[in-house]
Amino acid sequence: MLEDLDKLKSEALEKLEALKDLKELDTWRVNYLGRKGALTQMLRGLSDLPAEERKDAGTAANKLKTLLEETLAQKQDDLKKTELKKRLEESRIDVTLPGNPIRLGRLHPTTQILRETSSIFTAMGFEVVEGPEVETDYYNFEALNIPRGHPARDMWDTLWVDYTNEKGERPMLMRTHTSPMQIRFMERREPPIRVIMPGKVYRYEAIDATHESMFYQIEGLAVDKGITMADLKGTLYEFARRLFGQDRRVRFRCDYFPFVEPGVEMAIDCFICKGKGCRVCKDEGWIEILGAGMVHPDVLRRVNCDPEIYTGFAFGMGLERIPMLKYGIDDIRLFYSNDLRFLEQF
Ligand code: 2NM
Repeated sequence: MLEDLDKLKSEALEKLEALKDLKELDTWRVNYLGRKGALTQMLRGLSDLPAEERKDAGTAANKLKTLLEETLAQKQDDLKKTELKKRLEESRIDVTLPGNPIRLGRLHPTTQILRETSSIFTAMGFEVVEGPEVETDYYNFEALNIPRGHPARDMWDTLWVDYTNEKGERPMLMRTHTSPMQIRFMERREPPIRVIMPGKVYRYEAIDATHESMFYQIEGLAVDKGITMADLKGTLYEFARRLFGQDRRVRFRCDYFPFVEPGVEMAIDCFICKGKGCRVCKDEGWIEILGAGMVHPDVLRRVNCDPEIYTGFAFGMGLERIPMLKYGIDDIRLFYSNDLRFLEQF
């Protein structure tokens, strides 16, 4: 019996030593220490032994049982540790690896120029106001000295809308400039007024590289006692220098807009060639960037503002033209056709 126990001991320990994972360990336990296991059988067999052998064999068998149980627990512990270490190693994060790049969105070039121009004017004391894009004939044309049949209506080929607004006004149209909001604003507010109105405007156009049916405008208005052409020139000169560079020069020439008198256009010396002549300024040295003028007395009268007391200047410009000039973009259609190859460049 003692010999058998010895054999069992070396066999069991050898097998245990060789085991590689926790599942095998359980099989081993059943084989040796389970209810029908080899050692358990031997312990049961003790009672068949002659009494003089029984005591020593019993002691030895119980010692072996303890030994196997302890070695098993030790092995189990070892295997658990090894497996944990393996799992940790497999899931280890190499923080020095380059990360996955995050695709950053960016501001649309129009949004950028809108913010830039707005902040230049707010810094000069103008407030920013927005207005409706669907307008009435009165605000878009009549109030601005453009009655039906006036030849200037040809300057704003209009998109008409089959729609009646909440006040029952018809016909409605898509505003062709942001000026109608200037009229609404003057109706509501007493001078002094310093306001800019950025927003979308619409034209019924044959679309090509320089014409879109929707684009952005920013218009400005200042009404107060004693406002003169000098205020217009000074304000717009400062604007041009803040947007296009402190060394900019400006040129004013006569122009016609029905709602101002006198009317002017403002040009800056070409910021690409500094006036020498290039592709952007078409060898002129000057780039026209906005229209302006002193608000027509009839326009002021219509909003109950006495032109004998108050005067004002107003200006307006297309916004897309500025990034087009700045970055040499030669097709306005690129702005609103959602081509990422274009948009990702800004
Ligand atoms: C321009 C050019 C010149 C303008 C005038 C007015 C108003 F409502 F005060 F009469 N708003 N905008 C104006 C004047 C707009 O855009 C080229």
